Amino acid sequence: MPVATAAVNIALVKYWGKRDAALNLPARGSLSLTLDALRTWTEVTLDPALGHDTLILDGASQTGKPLLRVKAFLDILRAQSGVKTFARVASKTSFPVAAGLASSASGFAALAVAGAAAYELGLDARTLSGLARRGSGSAARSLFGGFVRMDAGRMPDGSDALARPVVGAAITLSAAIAVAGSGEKEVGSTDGMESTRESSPYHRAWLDQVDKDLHLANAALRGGDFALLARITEGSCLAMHANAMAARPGIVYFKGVTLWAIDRVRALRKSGVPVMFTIDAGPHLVAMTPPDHLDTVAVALAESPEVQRVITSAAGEGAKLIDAMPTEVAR
Ligand code: 2P0
Repeated sequence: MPVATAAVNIALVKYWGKRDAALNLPARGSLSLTLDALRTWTEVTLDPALGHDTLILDGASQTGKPLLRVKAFLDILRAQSGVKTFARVASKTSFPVAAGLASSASGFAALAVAGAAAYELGLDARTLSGLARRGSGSAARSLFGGFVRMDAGRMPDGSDALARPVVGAAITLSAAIAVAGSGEKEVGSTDGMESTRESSPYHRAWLDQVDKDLHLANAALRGGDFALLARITEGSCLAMHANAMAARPGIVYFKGVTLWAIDRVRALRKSGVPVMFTIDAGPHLVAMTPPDHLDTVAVALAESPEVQRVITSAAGEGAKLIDAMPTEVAR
């Protein structure tokens, strides 16, 4: 019974929009940092006695959308392997699922690794990233550790839409996440992206900017230019949100405390702390800073009573097979 673990990742240059919704192909590339502390562990057990797939998430048996998404993913593994057996999937997470903390990234990366092993597909990490992408676009990046580049690719079948590690980065970042609510988000990323693509008057401009941002962010990482990386990262985040806000109806992921946290990060930077922010499809701000400054940044973000907690994380490794499920997961 293969067990895999994968960490979430946070995009510095963001993905928002698909070129093919059925194959889950991103319209543009993206660049991320894998975060060690937010993690999923998944065990996949093939069982000939099962009449359908089952999913247990943090001890609770799942039905509806979460199960359907996992089942659709397992169907791909069955089609590729020719093995028709259904599977029991058990997952544990170190953080709340579906609250805008990128749970689908670690979830589908872990499922791709454990599932491919269970169905004996024998795939390398790069090919597994393409497989994980079928489950969730951001999951492709969690196959690798540190800074990761996802390519949009050009092939209609998506065979070149894969992730790869960034080599030669001269900047090391840790993250402090200001958790700003525990509820599920109102608009999921998949729906949010589609409605933005269909209705935002800014979508074309957003797409045109991404390649430029990827180029500059890569140069900043390799040249150790923190100020440039901060400029591109915050610019990509705010442009993504501006684009989503311009959809009709507009999609607003920020809460009041998100804007407070943006100000706080910028004030810290003005005072000499090297720190930058990004925000995914949710209200939580993620501050990124060299490990030496992580405590200072975490303490500053905790100043607001509306920040429920601050999760800190070092950069993490890519998804991998492990011996067994952990018995207890600290949250
Ligand atoms: C990203 N996000 O690059 C962007 C920025 C959220 C904001 O990719 O539809 O869960 O499953 O591919 O990957 C989150 O969207 O969406 C995401 P699907 P996914 O990280």
